[in-house]
Amino acid sequence: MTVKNSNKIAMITGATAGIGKATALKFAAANFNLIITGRRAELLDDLSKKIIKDYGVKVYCMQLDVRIKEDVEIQINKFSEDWKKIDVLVNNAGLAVGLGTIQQGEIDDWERMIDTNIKGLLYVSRAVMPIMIANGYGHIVNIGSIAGREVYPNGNVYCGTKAAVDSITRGMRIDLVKHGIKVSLIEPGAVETEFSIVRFKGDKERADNVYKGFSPLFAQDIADAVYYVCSLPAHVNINDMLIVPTAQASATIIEKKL
Ligand code: NDP
Ligand code: 8X3
Repeated sequence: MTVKNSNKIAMITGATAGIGKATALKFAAANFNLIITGRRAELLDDLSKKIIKDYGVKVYCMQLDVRIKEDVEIQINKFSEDWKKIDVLVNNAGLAVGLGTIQQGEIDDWERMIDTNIKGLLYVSRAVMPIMIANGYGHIVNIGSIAGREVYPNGNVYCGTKAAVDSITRGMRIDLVKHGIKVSLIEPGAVETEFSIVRFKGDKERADNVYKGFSPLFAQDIADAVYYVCSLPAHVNINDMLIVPTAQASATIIEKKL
């Protein structure tokens, strides 16, 4: 598939739901061609069809589990020269699994979070950064969390993965500054997506309770922020942006009217 030169390209990991999907739609509306990734191929296909129909941009669907290092490398290295002209990479794929003490923790849950949120982000970045360096331009936006700034009870490992995303983002910025490539971190507070359903392993009632009694952020709010950060003049970079619902004063203090 040939990409029109006039369109910029944004690659978004975890675009099948929530923040990633909203970000894909936001960039498509701004006339970006898109590389969208996620494990659920059918959802990628549905999103791709909607974007092509509504916005007329090109979409490259990449069914990808970011935890599988070899697959990340193979799939990104086979981009055509046109698709290698990546302007924006949004490292969004991520999840929390479980909420509990370390002493009673499910080690499989920890591994899913560490492998996705930290190692997956690194694998994708490792494959895309040389492409951006060769191009001489690019912008990487990592999706961290308020949980990377503040550890809350039972959040331990998830909070640790997001603190790691913060540190890795700072490291990337140091590595890439000489190449003129921007690196930003967006740290959302409570956003109502599939996040809590995944965290509570399909327990929808428990997930819904997280967002009861206040107005959480919508995925679209974060997508708008990602797009804003990416639409600033070449000489301006936003390093870090913490975005919370008005009712959220900290990771643990949410004013609920129940
Ligand atoms: P969702 O569960 O709605 O979306 C998560 C996305 O990540 C899905 O598209 C999912 O796709 C993808 N994903 C998960 N695991 C993998 C994997 N191994 N390989 C590839 N893709 C994967 O949650 P959100 O949109 O809320 O989460 C997006 C990001 O925002 C995460 O990094 C999360 O930690 C962060 N965040 C969320 C907050 C919230 O309150 N919702 C607050 C702060 C940060 P698929 O299942 O198809 O693979
Ligand atoms: C998601 C927000 O507070 O549930 O990162 O960790 S929180």
